Amino acid sequence: MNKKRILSGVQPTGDLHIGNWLGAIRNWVELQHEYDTYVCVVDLHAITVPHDPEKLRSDTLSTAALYLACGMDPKKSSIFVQSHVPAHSELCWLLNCVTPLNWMERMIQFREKALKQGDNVSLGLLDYPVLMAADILLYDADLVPVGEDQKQHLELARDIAQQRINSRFSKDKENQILKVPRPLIMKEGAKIMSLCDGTNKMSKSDPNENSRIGLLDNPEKIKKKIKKAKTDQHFGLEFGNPDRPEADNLLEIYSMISNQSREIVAKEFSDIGWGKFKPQLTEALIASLQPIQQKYNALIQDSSELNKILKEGTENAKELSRHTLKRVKQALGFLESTDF
Ligand code: AQP
Repeated sequence: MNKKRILSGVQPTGDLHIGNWLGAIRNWVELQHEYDTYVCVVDLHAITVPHDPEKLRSDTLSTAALYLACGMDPKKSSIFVQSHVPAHSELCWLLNCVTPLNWMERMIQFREKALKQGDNVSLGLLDYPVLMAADILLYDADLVPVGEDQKQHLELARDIAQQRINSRFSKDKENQILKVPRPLIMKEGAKIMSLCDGTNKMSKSDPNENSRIGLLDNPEKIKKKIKKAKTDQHFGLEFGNPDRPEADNLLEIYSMISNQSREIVAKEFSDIGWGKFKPQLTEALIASLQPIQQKYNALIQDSSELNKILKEGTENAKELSRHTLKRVKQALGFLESTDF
């Protein structure tokens, strides 16, 4: 039986943090055993906000290396850089032309990111969800592992595929042009919050570096950041108290990186103050990131293996995506170059 296919990616917009790992990459590592897996570094998405070209180049390479260092296996998954497969931009344009503008203006992430940027909002930022729809639809993905924050974008991809392409342009109901994907929302770690404010998502673009633990942070940095992490006046830590978002977040992180259930962790720290909890969290973070950092350093020092893996991933992605693009172009009425 054919495996179901999944597709996902992270933007190279800075140093990857434990939120990207626990909320996304660590799930892919598990899922790749069961699914036909495509993961890309979504560099075209990264330029929807102001960017530094040199940094984009190095962040793209380091994001790809981190996928592998975290356990993505090129024998099980195709790993590639989005801009190396031109079909993403091409399908995005085709989908742009059938997507109503008022669908885009409803997107919460656009409104939030646009608000932060004042007058400097690019058309690309508004178009971000259509590019994401193109990424997913190109590979006939059955499922897309997404965090809660990306659910609205996946809904949009489904609406574009179903209402704007299949319903309008399929001649035959049995043979749909685009596969309509479903979200795969993971149970745990859907959202890791900032270390400085337990009500805000941990984010690469937060100007305060102390708000996140980077996957490449050294032990000294981790120690300093956890020491500074926001706490509260209460003794004992607990999950799920809306007045104590920081306790909930740090316990959740501890539970995930120590691979212990929430029940066990809740019991262990219910009678322990912040002063004793923080060093344990620090140690657990250092220990869990150490193997990732070792593998990452080896991959970056000799990039020939990384380049080879990305080249193979790109070839797989190009081969698969060209069939979808062809189907859409035919359905929309484009003259094929071989028609001459
Ligand atoms: N804090 C988080 N907790 C859990 N999951 C998270 N993800 C991101 N932050 C957290 C998940 O990581 C994947 C890729 O994210 P992205 O880089 O494409 O975009 P993002 O969600 O906007 O990530 P950042 O770190 O907040 O980046 P910037 O600051 O550039 O916007 C997604 O699956 C996401 O859910």
